[in-house]
Amino acid sequence: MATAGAQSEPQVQDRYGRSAAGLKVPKHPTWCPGCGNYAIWGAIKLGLEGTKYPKEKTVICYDVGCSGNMADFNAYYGFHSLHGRALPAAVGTKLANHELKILVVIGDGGCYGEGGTHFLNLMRGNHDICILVHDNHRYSLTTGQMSPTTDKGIKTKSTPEGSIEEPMNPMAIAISNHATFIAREFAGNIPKLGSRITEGLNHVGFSLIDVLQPCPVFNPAQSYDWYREHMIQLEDEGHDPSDRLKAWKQATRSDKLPIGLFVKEEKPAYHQQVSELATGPLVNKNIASVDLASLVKDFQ
Ligand SMILES: Cc1ncc(C[n+]2csc(CCOP(=O)(O)OP(=O)(O)O)c2C)c(N)n1
Ligand code: SF4
Repeated sequence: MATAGAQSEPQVQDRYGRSAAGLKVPKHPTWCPGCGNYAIWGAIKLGLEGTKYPKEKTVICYDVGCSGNMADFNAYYGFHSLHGRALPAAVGTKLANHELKILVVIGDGGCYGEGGTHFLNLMRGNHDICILVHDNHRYSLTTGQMSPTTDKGIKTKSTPEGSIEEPMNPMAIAISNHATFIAREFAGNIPKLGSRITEGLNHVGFSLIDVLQPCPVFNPAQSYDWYREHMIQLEDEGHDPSDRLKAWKQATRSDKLPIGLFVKEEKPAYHQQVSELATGPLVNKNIASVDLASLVKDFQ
């Protein structure tokens, strides 16, 4: 009970009139009611906790978009970037301190569109980062334009007569481009997505988890129910994640939407092959004695 004369804390409210009092996060999420980002947010918490890795050695790199707004709602170290650049920021963070676990939170627009070349090239290097793509098949923050994963013929704000382009197939691209951990999961199954995130974070090397995320505002047709009707589980198909050819067949089938672990391969990660990093993380090195002048001269 407040004592006479004591100053009460100011109650900051979000746009739905909710107060953040009692929450263990800095702010309330601002996503629309029914948005799949709420479920993914919950799964990320489970996934990070599942690694049992020290919180102070975990970093989340966020991109632009509705998904990236999560930067305000997590009590983890993070870096908020824009337009696909969360991907190189994640690699830079890992190479500066390879004792960190790195999760990237990014949308399909940011990862497969704006950051598309980063996406392609990080796989080739087997960089040890876990990329979680909130794949709602739209650029949603900017009010629902088509994205690289929008199906052909779909009408959006930027394609009023129906989209002309074929959709990108992220699973097939990752399978053919050396990615060592490739999964697709559904926002509607939080425990399964959570354990997949743990698995992706524990995988040493590049991991991609494409999450089918309902956006009821700009993609109402692909609802929670729609996904449940169209999905099948790779586990039920007896899929072996060490078989890349069978993974390709599953990724390119058009009758159903396979969910689960497509590929898992053990291979040295990029940072494990850089000789300079063998003696410890770069951040721990004493660079005071490094002769930068002669280094700069080499490049002149
Ligand atoms: C150079 C540039 N390109 C595009 C934008 C606009 N932009 C900001 S967020 C965004 C959409 C991001 O979509 P996605 O990554 O799929 O995330 P979502 O909002 O769907 O979670 C776009 C196009 C911009 N501000 N500047
Ligand atoms: S626009 Fe779509 S993705 Fe963005 S917060 Fe709303 S429901 Fe979620």
